[in-house]
Amino acid sequence: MLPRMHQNLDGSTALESVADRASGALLGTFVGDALGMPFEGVLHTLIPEHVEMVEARRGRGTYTDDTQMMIALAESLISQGRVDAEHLAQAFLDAFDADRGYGSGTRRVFGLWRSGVPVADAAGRVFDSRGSRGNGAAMRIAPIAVRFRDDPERLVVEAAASARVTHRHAVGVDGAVVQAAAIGAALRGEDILETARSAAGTAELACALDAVGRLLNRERTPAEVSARLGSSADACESVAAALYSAVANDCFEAAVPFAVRLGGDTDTVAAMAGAVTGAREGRRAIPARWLEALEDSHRGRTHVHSLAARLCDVGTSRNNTCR
Ligand code: AR6
Ligand code: MG
Repeated sequence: MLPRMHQNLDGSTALESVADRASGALLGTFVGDALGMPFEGVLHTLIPEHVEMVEARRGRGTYTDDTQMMIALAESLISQGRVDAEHLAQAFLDAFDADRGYGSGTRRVFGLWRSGVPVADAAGRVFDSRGSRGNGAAMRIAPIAVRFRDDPERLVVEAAASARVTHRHAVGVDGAVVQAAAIGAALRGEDILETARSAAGTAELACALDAVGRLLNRERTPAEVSARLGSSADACESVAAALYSAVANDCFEAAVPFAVRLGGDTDTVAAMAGAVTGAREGRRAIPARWLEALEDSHRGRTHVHSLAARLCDVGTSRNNTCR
């Protein structure tokens, strides 16, 4: 596969490196999370047409559970080289900050772990033992796609394993698999929707992705798209909504605000759209004004960028560097 050619602002053309697209996937998640968070639960008619990074509850450019769990997953993958459920669960618990807006199901799973329920059992005990079908496993998945970008079959297996740690419902797992496959395709420069559709393992996700394909026949408003696909915290709705936003818009600066304007679970739909478009276009395509606004605390923007570089190196057999 040839690397995508990238037009720089100064008109020169440079080859986008894998490292830049890996950083785009992780920082794209972060930017989408921070752009969307102030609008979570706001009626979509009240979301401005021009979405910018505005003041948020914890400050402008701050992240929520989406980015916090993505960071924990990246750190665990770097340490273990693969998904190790016990290690990942501990990483989630160590990172947990109750003020970052975690879903109720995920908080209950954490509580069960703390009370001694085995990691392998807890996620199957929530929501009347059906397990969560929320988007919490999909929203954090970018590190899996970066780590296993060159092995699409393993990417799917590891994505499912990472999801099951907290999300046991088939739709919660499949949302993570589809989102990981989409980011992987974006990193490799392949057809995003086609790859995502092939990876879908449930009829629900497959139907939602077919609906995405049909909506692409002409330009749509965010209101039309959210009416057709939904934009709630349900994995089926929000993964489809994020993929539509990424595929229907040809640049990061358009795709992520479009995702926010769908309303509903704005931070997570935008985080997932940001992961896919960031992987497709690279970090250099993310507007500097958004990157510069991101919190740069101990585990902030600089750390996320360095995690992407380290994920590129893990398990690289040839020379252990990003190409
Ligand atoms: N049956 C009915 N409703 C369900 C089910 C189910 N089996 N599973 C999930 N829900 P949750 P998450 C509903 O709590 O996936 C945060 O803001 C239920 O209403 O497991 O980790 C994140 O940033 C439940 O509360 O959380 C995300 O935006 C909701 O789906 C979002 O929450 C989410 O599932 C999801 O995070
Ligand atoms: Mg969130």
